[in-house]
Amino acid sequence: MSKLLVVFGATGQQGGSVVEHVLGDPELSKIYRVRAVTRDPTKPAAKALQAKGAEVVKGDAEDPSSLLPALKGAHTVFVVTLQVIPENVPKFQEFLQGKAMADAAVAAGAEYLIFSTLPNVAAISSRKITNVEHFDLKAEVELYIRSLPIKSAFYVPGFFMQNFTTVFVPQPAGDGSFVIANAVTPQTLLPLIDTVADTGKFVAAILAAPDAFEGKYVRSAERLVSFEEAVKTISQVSGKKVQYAQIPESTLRQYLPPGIADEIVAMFIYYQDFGYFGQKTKDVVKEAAEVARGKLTTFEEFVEKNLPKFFPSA
Ligand SMILES: *C1O[C@H](CO)[C@@H](O)[C@H](O)[C@H]1NC(C)=O
Repeated sequence: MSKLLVVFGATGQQGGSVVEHVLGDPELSKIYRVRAVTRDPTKPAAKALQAKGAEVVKGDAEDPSSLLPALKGAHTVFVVTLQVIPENVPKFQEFLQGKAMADAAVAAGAEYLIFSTLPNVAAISSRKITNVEHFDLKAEVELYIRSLPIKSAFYVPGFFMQNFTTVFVPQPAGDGSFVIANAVTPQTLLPLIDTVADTGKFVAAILAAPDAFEGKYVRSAERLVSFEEAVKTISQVSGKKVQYAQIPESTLRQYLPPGIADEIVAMFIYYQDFGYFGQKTKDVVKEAAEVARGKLTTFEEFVEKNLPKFFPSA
């Protein structure tokens, strides 16, 4: 009998990637059957997962009574929390989401929990940077999970390539060229990952050898790319002129959603001053690609595949 893998956030970037990868992996699809948990099973993304062979059920981390039924019979559970963006909602809500899903996994008798965590910025920066809540609260959930009576492993995503098609999409400069602006030096390094295409390849490594990964981190990145190199790649692939501009923190804040502006600025300063995965970022990124099951998407391939999203107004 196959094991039941329950995936939270199944219509999101990370959960969706895990579901698709497991369903499409000849070996893993024999070991695991997949239950996709989503807040809205009627939406097209949920229907699409169903069509590919996943069981789709309703579940919401903000509604604890929905969690136990969604986890019934679970063997392995993938948990991802949602960053709190609105200004009027306490950031701590993200910790409570993670705790609710983890507690429910234990209560349902699941054997193994895979949590999508992030580096603890406050700890790595020796408390010089203490407001990158969507990193630190995930690290807090991770610590909590490590204290629970369940086996666990931790996926640590790199910087999403998708961020260059959303908040940091190239902006028209007015003269036919484009600019990506941030408050850090052009040499600041980002461990890039195509989170939609490749999250599943890393989580699959854990699913294929859960005992080997128990208690461990699986960090994801295709390679380290600086802002300088990123704009060069976008220019080369698109044939458009795209430049990087280092702007004051106060200016960057004005372009970001108010609820997360301070946090995002602090996050980039952290990447610049401490390294995304801390001091050992370079070594960690070299090892990361070797763990993945399958070839990873390079930034060049990502730009080619998503070109219209980089230049929506062109
Ligand atoms: C982009 O990627 C990461 C993963 O590191 C995420 O946590 C971050 O806040 C994202 N968004 C922006 C706008 O940079």
